[in-house]
Amino acid sequence: MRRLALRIVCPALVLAWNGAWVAAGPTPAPTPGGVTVRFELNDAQVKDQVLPGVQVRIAAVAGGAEVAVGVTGADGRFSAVVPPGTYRISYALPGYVPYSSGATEIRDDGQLVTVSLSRLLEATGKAAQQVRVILNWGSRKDQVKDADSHLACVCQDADGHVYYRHKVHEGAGHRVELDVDDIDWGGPETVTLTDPPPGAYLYWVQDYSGPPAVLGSADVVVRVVIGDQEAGEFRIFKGVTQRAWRPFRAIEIAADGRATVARFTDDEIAEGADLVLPAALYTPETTQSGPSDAGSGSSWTGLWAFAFPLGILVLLWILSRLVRYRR
Ligand SMILES: [Ca+2]
Repeated sequence: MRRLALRIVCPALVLAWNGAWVAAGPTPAPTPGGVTVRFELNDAQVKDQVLPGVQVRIAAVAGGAEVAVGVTGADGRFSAVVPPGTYRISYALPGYVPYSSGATEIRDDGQLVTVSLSRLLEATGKAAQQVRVILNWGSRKDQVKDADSHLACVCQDADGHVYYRHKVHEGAGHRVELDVDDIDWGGPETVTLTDPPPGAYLYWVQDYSGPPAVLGSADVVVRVVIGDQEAGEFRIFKGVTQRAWRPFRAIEIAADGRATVARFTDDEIAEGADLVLPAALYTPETTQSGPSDAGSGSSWTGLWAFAFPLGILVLLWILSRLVRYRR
């Protein structure tokens, strides 16, 4: 009995320790004055291809004065020390679509901001109409590890849902491809639509990893590039615990082929329309980890990870007392 109890108690203690550690998360270092922010620039469509030579310019959102300027090194990285705050940051590299971020929040010492740039169409040698949706997210170990890009093609083909398990959809004269699937922080995950037929294309971000990390604290940024122009930048709202998020209502392709991003209105966002997927999009993957099971929050998961092994310990103690009493 005692040996059996030890076999159960030891793993239970390990579980309890892990649960407590995961629930607590790492403690950020104190940041008097400036904090170090690191940037990693990579290619939106070629996995693990870092980009040297990218000019990074950091300016205060309020007032607009530049606080730091630099260029990424051979490792695609650039570091700066700036006071915590919200900044407008621009990234430029010949051959790539220039990107100016509206409001990047810098708060932690050592924060890593991963940014993926999209190559100019002329640099790729492709003349086709292209729309790209680029997903980046944070790199802290207590942030969502694996986020996924999902896009539903307008053509209603059975294989029109493009995501990590089904990366390429080819219909009549058009193609939708998830170029890159990233499973361990930062991104990118990029979906490219080539010569898309008219209609509304739904896109959403799915949190594959699950609690205790949640999308709302994962620094999720989704950008849409139409042709060679940045057409929209969308940052997730803090506090979102649902596991699916739609940054915009749809990418709309008009009859003449012109592409635009249809945004949610403030009222729609207030009603949570950005956190609900149309029923037609539910699949085993989305129902398993989609919005229907969302909202329980990370704190409960952390609590259960802690309380469950403790409950086993108490039960074992009661059993051992009962056995002794009967002897
Ligand atoms: Ca992924």
